[in-house]
Amino acid sequence: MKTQLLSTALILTLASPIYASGSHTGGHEGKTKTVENGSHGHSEGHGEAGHHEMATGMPGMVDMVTRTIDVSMIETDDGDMVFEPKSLEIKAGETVRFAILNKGELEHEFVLDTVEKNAEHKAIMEKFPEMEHDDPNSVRLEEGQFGEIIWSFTKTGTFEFACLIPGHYEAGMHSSIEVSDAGQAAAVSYTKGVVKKVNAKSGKVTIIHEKLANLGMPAMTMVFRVAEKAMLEKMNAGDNIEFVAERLKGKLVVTDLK
Ligand SMILES: [Cu+2]
Repeated sequence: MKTQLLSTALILTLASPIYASGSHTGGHEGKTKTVENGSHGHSEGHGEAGHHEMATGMPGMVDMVTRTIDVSMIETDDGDMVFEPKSLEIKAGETVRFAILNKGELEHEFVLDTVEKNAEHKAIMEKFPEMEHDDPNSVRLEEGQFGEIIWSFTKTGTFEFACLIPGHYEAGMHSSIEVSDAGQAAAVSYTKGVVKKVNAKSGKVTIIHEKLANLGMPAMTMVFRVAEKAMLEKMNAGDNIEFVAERLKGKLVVTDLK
């Protein structure tokens, strides 16, 4: 077993400022678990955090949080166990507060790690089913319980959060996390627009679009190229579309369409 370098805080209070913006307080009194770097309140923890760096990053502090992601643990009617959301995209450098609610009737875990590490842990848990994780990258929640993990994603890669209680992973309890370089445009940043004109010959389409956040461009009407010719066949003047535009080799290109 790994040496426990971090003290894990279990805070059973609703007075904590962490919950000021949360929407989960109602109905979960006394059932909130918080896992974070044990030195909260002291600035010395920041510099020390590097010691605990894992392949996925490291425990984050409340005041570093840049984004809150709600996660639900769900048991479906047909016997599946799942997390919502099923996949996540995160930028390296983000500190994410996972606000996790067990909506099921069984106990579940949220363990954030590489796919390989989770597979190793899962094998150990099959041998020792009574084992409970208490690492800073995990939280175990009873039925109806709410918990949170604050994590700083410092490295790019494909990771996952999973429930390693025997049988649960196989029942579907794992979600992927794709951490991309902070410099890359958001892969799934769809923008709404209306097709004004399609010019099949020149391979261009004119779109009256809303703000293109990933390009830092305000709403306007622009001419785009398309990544694949087939996209032009799917678009007709007057169509409402959702699309992804990227700047490729100095040209504005529609790279995805739905
Ligand atoms: Cu589970």
